[in-house]
Amino acid sequence: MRMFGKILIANRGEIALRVHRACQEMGIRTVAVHSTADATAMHVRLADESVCIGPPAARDSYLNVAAILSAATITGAEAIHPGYGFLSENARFAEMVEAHGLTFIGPTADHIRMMGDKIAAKAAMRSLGVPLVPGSDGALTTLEEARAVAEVVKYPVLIKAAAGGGGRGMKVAHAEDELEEAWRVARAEAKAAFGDDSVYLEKYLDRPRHIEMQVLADNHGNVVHFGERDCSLQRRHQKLVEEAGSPVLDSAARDALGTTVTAGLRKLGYRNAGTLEFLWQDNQFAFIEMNTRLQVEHPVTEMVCGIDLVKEQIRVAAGQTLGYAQPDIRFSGHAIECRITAEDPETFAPNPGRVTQYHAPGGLGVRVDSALYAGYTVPPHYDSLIAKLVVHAPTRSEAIGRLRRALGEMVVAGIKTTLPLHQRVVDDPEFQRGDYTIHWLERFVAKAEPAD
Ligand code: MV4
Repeated sequence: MRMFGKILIANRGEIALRVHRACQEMGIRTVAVHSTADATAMHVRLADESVCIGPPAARDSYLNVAAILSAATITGAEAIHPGYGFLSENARFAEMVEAHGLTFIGPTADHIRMMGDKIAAKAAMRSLGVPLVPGSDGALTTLEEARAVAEVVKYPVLIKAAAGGGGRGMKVAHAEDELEEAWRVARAEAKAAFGDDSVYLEKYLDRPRHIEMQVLADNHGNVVHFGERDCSLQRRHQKLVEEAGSPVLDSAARDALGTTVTAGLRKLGYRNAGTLEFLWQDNQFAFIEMNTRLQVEHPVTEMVCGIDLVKEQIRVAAGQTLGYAQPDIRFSGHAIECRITAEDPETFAPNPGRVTQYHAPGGLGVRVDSALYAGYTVPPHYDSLIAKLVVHAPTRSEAIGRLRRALGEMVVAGIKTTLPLHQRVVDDPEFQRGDYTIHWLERFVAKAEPAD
C-alpha cells in the first residue's frame, strides 16, 4: 500500500510536534521548517531534518510559500502537512503544493476555497440538507434587501462578512433602527479586513452553545464522523476549554447530526479531515461555518474515539481507504482539553519569556501536547499557546476530578500562564454541571476582576 517516505511539516510549536509523532510511528521521516526565532524549538530538535525558512515574522517564514516549497524540494519530501493556522486554509498554497508534484495533506483547494467563503459554504450545506441559522439565501447587495430578510426572520439579526469567520466582520442589529449602522460598519470592516465587502444576514442567536462535528473522508467516497466537541468556553473567539462529547447531547442527537453531515460531505466529494461548526440553542443545531483543517482541539476527539486523526489524515492523503465504517467508531468516556497559554490569567496580556521550570502531569488518562522544555524561551512572535492538557475518563465527573488533579501537578515557571484561570474554571459549579453558553466565560472572567 502506497505511503509517503518523507513529510514536511509546515508549522511550529505543539502541532508540529504532534504531526511529527504521527509520522514517526508510521515510519515516515520528517522535515521541520523554522524561523530564526525557532532554531532551538522542540519541533526542530525532534525532526529528522530541518530547514531555516526565514526571519521571525510569520509572513517571512511560516507563511513564506516559496521558502517552504523550496525546503520540500531540496529535502525530497513527498507531502506537506500544514497543521492549523498559517497556510492550513490557504487554497492557493494547496494548489501550489500540488503543482510542485507534492501532496497537500488536507482537502482539495476547491473545497478550501468554497468553505472559506461563508456564503458559498452555507449554500452548499443548504443544498445538502444540513440545518442552518435562518437568514438571507446568499449575499445581500442592498440595505433594502437586508431589511426585508430581517422582517422575515425577526430581530435581533447579524450582518456577517462572507470572507469573515472567527468573529471578524460581524455586527448585530437589535432592532430596525440599528440595521443601517450594522450594515455600513460590517461592510466597511469586511472591505478593510478582507478586501471583500460581500455580506449576508442571519437571525442572531443570543445564548447558543458552540458545538462542532469532526469528519474524515478518504479519496474513495467513504466519510465518517467522530462525534462532536463542545467549544462554548471561549473569550474573544479564543477557545479556553473543549469537551468531547458535549454535556448537552445524547448519542441519538449525535448520530442524527452525524448522519446528516456525513451524507452531505459524501455528495460534496469532500476529502480528508474537516469540522462543521454549529450553534446549538433550544435543542436545535444551526450550521455556521466549516473548517477545512485539523483543529487545535482534535485531541479530545481522539481520546473518546481511540483514533489518531493525524495518522488518518496522512493515510487518506496517500490514497488509502478508511478501512472502517461508521458502526466501527465507538465513543468511550469523556475528554476535556485545557488550552494553556503564555498570558496573564487576568488581563490576557501575552507573557512570552524564558521557562525556568517545566513539569508535565501524568498518570492514567492524562495527555499533554506541548513543545515546551525547561530553559526554552517562548518567542513573542507567534500564538501564545504553550500546552494542551487533555484528560480522559469514563464519565464527565471523573474527567473533571482528573483535570483538577492534573492541573495541580503541572508546573510552568518563569512566565505567566493561564493555569490559575483553568483551576478556577474546573472548580466552578456551573462548569461542573455543564451549564454554560458561549457567553459564560466572559462573565466568569469579569466577575473575578479586582474591585478597584
Ligand atoms: C453567530 C452568533 C449568534 N447568532 N451567528 C462568532 C464567530 C463566528 N464563527 C460565528 N460567530 C457567531 N455567530 C448567529 N446567527 C454568535 C457567534 C459568536 C460565537 C460563535 C461561536 C463561538 C463563540 C462565539 C462568540 C461570540 C459570538
